[in-house]
Amino acid sequence: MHVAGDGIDQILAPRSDVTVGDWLLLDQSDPSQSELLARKSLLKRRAPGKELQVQLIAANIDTAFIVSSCNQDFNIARLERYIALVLEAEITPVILLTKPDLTAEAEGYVSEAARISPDVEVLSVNARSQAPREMLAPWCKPGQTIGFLGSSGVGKSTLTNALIGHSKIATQAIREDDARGRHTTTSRRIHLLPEGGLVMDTPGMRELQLTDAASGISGLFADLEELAAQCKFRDCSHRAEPGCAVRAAVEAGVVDPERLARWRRLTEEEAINSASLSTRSGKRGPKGKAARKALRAKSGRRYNTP
Ligand SMILES: Nc1nc2c(ncn2[C@@H]2O[C@H](COP(=O)(O)OP(=O)(O)O)[C@@H](O)[C@H]2O)c(=O)[nH]1
Ligand SMILES: [Mg+2]
Ligand SMILES: [Zn+2]
Repeated sequence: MHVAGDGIDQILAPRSDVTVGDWLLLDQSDPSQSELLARKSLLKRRAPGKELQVQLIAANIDTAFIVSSCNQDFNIARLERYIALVLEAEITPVILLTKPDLTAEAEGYVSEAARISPDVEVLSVNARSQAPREMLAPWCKPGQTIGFLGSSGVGKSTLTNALIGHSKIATQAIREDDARGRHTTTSRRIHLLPEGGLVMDTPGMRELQLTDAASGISGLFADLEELAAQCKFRDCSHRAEPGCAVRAAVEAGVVDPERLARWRRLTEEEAINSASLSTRSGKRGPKGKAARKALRAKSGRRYNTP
């Protein structure tokens, strides 16, 4: 792993407990003993494949831009998955839709994304233009770290290049047939912005399995959780039980049945992953509290983006 700092620029042996964005108190005499400093935030997921392991994605991000494009990549369930991951870490999520220049339907994508949560801001920008720098400036202040998350090919490296002001990172044309990108960004790096902030490009994650993300999910689906608290049975699955407040809301047209299905899928998957992961800490905070607080704190603050 690469460490950089004031007068420091060196390669250390990788450590499984350290990820991109981490701060170390470097021990020059024995670098392997460098102290890992407390993190402001940590993004992690269940490692892809059969192994039951947690994979660290990035540390100390303040704002995570969940990047998707105005094309076949756009998927509400996947965006929700990323938002839950980000909220779990008490990071502010912002949805960023790229490639509005390649479609006449950009507005439709933006309004669909805006329906995910009234508390999650949605932006749309042509990553290849001059616009990202000015548009993202409110989040790129000194001391602030932003990160780009999303599938391959959506423009994360292009956005990073736009912010750092030159083409430091290779980007690659996506395959036209399915809008999928190739994995050009293989390592995760952090870059210092001219304005003083930090930006992290991340490789596309083909499979994002949530683990220990119950409060992130609760934060995003707080309205459904509140309804569920009114169900007759505490363990109501909201399928066929009598006295189900959630189903009643669906029947009254207040809750979108597809959103209910996505919430259920995410909750069930998260519970399975969290229960089976050997690294599970065993303790969980009050459900949803932290994530809800993160959303509330955020919604009071309005960013003046163009
Ligand atoms: N027209 C257009 N092309 C874009 C936009 N964003 C990304 N691209 C192109 O999409 C391809 C994939 O971008 P890249 O940054 O490598 O995606 P990454 O895998 O998310 O890092 C490249 O050819 C980019 O030039 C956009 O907003 N508009
Ligand atoms: Mg990339
Ligand atoms: Zn119910």
